[in-house]
Amino acid sequence: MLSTSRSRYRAGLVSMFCVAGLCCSGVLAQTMRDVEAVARERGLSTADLMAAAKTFVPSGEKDEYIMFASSGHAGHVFAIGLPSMRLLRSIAVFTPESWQGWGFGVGDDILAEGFPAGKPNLWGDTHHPALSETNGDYDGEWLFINDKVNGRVGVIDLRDWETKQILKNPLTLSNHGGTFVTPNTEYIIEGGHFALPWGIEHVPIDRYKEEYKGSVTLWKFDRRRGRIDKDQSFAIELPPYWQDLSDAGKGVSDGYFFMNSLNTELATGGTLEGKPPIEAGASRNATDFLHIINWKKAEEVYKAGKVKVIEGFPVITLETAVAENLLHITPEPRSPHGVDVAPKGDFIVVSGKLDPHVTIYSFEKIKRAIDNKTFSGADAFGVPILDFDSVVEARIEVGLGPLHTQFGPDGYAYTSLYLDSAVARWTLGGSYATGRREPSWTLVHKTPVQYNVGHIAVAEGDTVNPDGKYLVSLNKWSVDRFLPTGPLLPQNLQLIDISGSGTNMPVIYDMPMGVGEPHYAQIIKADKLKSWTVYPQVGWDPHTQNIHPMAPKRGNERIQRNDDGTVDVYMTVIRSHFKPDHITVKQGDRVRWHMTNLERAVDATHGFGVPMFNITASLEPGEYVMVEFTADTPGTFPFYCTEFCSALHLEMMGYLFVEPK
Ligand code: K7E
Ligand code: CUA
Repeated sequence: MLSTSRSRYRAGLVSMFCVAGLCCSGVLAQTMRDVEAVARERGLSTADLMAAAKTFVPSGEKDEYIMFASSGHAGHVFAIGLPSMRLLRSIAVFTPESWQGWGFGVGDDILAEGFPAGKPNLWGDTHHPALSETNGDYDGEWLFINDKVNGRVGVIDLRDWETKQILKNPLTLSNHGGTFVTPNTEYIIEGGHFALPWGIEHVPIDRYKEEYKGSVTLWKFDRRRGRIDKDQSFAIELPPYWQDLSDAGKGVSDGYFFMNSLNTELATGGTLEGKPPIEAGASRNATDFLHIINWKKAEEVYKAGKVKVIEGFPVITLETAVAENLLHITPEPRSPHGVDVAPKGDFIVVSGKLDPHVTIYSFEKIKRAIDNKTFSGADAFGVPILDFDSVVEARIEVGLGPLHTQFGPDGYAYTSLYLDSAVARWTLGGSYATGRREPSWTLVHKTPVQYNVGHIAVAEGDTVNPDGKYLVSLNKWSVDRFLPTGPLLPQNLQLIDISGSGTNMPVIYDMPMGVGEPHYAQIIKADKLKSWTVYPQVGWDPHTQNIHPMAPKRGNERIQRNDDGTVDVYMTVIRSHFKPDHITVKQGDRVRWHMTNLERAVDATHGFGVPMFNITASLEPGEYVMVEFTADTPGTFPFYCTEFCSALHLEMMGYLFVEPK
């Protein structure tokens, strides 16, 4: 037994090195012996060595892909390199983050834009990052992300990886169904989740059916300005089901989007009053409803002014949506979660958490049913129901707890199985079947993952042109996979090699994620990103992506006391000093502290930290930053550079003197 596995192991090693072109040299024998010794000592199998070879990125080499993963309750986005699974950085969005200086004097105004009813909310629950698309392919320019807890959407510029805008949805809280983009990023789709009265007014729960609302918001993205244009955006009222995830149509289904719902039973709980808990009430029916929304039609309706203004925001009412023929629903297996559109836009895959199948709808059939009005009735709100049998293409039993689906370039689809703790590979039919030996609409394989997978992400796997190669399984539980970390355990992000076919899809890397809980992620080919390495010019304001007129320049550093009692500090920053380095103000002064990092060298970032006043900033090369505060506490405060920027970094400081009144 041992000798068999040993010789198989040796054969594996030989073939590995043959590929590397080393097999004819005498070096090989020695190298193989060395590798074998290490492997034996560490108890590694050939599969382990192969996994290491597939994922190891040597020092100085770069990863092929970047995965942008939501961070869940950390309120950020993480960027992770693939295949190494190295965490490259986080991008602060809804939550203050001190390394980036986000929310400690910088970005405060952007965060404040998103405060619900103006109330400071300093955490977020990010779920679904969406890369901007051109013709259905990632273009590497923008990244959007939702905040489920307060119904907010963030916009990140991928030139400098900074958040530029946070928008609060005026109609609702909880937007689990966002963000998803249309194929040319015309709109960012922000779906809902829990039904709520408009504007979160107080309405007793017994008025649920009449006054609680579902909705979806279409935020118009202005690429030139790099901002969502609120004045060109609108929402569509939906029944008070709990709208879940959405996905935009593409190719043949461009112009539509699809959105799940749960709780079409309209369960409202009341456990203390002896009523069934919400989750029991909400899974009574065998089916819920897939929403099919014609957004191009909705855009026409909005532009024609057929909207009602609610909370200052234009809403296409449910009545109008039905009358204008832009909203249809069709049954879907109960308590669905993911809805995912195949690369050509022709199939829509829905997973019902409580149903072991994935259900595949045909867009062609949906279109025909809409045109021919093949309705099986209408729901309690008058929305026409497309007859299930006339729109379904296939159902495949994949396993327990199917959630989310992604696509490969080769006609394979992948579905996460939460309860099975596995990722299923199955085959698409139609034109995807050409040249593949497996039959269509068939489960091919299940790779176990550890454990309880939520989303999966395939490289460019939700575009019109999936790359395949890698799949990341974003597992909720890690249980026994890592060293103990107290009762709070990291999640486990597992990399799966999907470049093979059939049953060949091994797990090749485990990455503990000990910050927040990533939900969805998108994986983009790294060379599509055109990120800046330094800001284009000295004095650059990341907010306007232009030179700032107030940016301090070398030689005009000064402290200026204004007639209105405010003080402007103009300071330059360069290795390894601040100029000026003595700042004297009076107690109670309103201080605007302008700083320019004069550096042009890549990575020559300086930090700026002030004790007592809750201020920290990150000044990347060329960047202009302004922090504003009231010097309400008298005293002597050393401010200093917080990035270890040079050999004399520890000397890079200055004093802020606040003279008592
Ligand atoms: Cu399945 Cu919020 Cu997309 Cu988590 S969601 S897993
Ligand atoms: Cu600049 Cu440390």
